[in-house]
Amino acid sequence: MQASSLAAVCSTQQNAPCSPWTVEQVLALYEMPLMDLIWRAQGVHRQHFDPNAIQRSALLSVKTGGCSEDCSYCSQSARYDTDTERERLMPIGDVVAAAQAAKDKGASRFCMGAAWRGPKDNDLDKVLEMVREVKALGMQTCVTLGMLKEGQADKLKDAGLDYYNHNLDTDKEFYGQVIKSHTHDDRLDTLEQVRDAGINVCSGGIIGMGESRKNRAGLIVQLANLPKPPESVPINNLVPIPGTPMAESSRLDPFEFVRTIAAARITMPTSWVRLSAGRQEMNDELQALCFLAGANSMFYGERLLTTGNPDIDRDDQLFARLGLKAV
Ligand code: SAM
Ligand code: DTB
Ligand code: SF4
Repeated sequence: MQASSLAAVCSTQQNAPCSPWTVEQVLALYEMPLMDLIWRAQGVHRQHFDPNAIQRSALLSVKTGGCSEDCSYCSQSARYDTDTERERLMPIGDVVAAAQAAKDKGASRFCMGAAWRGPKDNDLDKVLEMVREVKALGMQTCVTLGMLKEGQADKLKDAGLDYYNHNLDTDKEFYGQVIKSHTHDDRLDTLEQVRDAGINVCSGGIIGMGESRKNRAGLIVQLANLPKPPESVPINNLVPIPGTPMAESSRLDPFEFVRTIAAARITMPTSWVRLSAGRQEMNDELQALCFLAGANSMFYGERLLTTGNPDIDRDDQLFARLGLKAV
């Protein structure tokens, strides 16, 4: 569909927010010629952000593997035979040292991930201490701990947590083919608790899991139509993990990934859109196209949780070549 007819569907001006979004409207974005779509996304981006500034978060798995859940993309589920070794919760000193090292290299936010269905109260107490100490270094803090129980989000807020990451992962329709051990509504419930506690919401999804374009559009719509859109929206490209049910998934057309970034940017104009997992498999030109389509955040450092990420030298060179600045 051409941009002009899309604008008619939205009955709004070009680049104006169109909320609540429908799946048909977002599918119409996906169907635009790529150059028109990127042009529109970049226009929205420039209304709200410095187009040359990229936020950089470092990621650390503070508790790895042995997870009770069955997310069929994940290396850390105890149900699949993957190469990921199970590890206990890291000592706090090691976490703080990693955060300091990430800060020294130029990361502004430190995200700590734990392979839990959700935190037990005694584990949460240890994570609260991590949040306090990382915050004391002068970094923004983020954790991703799974589903939260009543009261846990308030404790995280009191400890000084800035962001909680919990992804919808995919739309409600496709969700049952990816995860059976907890529901899409469970995820929405945790996001509501995070929002109510006054913590910034980080929520996005994964593409390339065998979902349809309509499912991808559905995910974007569900994120954009939350009572308040997430402040941060990670878009992950599936990293196929040997031993998981998704090990043999075929790679999605990279331009479909770019279209998903653009759709997120247009529908969530003031959110930080994060170019997340899968960046190691992308060449520099594809990453530049993602930034042009409105991505303005990324993971910085050699590791994600259990898989690799581009090394810092490569990212620093990319920033220099593109004239990007880190924020
Ligand atoms: N257990 C917590 C949870 O599920 O919310 C936190 C960690 S979990 C690994 C965080 C997110 O990483 C998932 O929701 C998923 O979107 C993403 N992720 C995990 N494995 C991935 C993979 N192989 N490829 C792409 N994204 C992945
Ligand atoms: C998110 O959306 N992506 C990050 C972060 N939130 C926690 C995790 C990506 C994990 C990729 C696979 C791995 O390294 O295990
Ligand atoms: Fe567990 Fe999170 Fe992996 Fe699901 S995505 S298996 S909840 S660590």
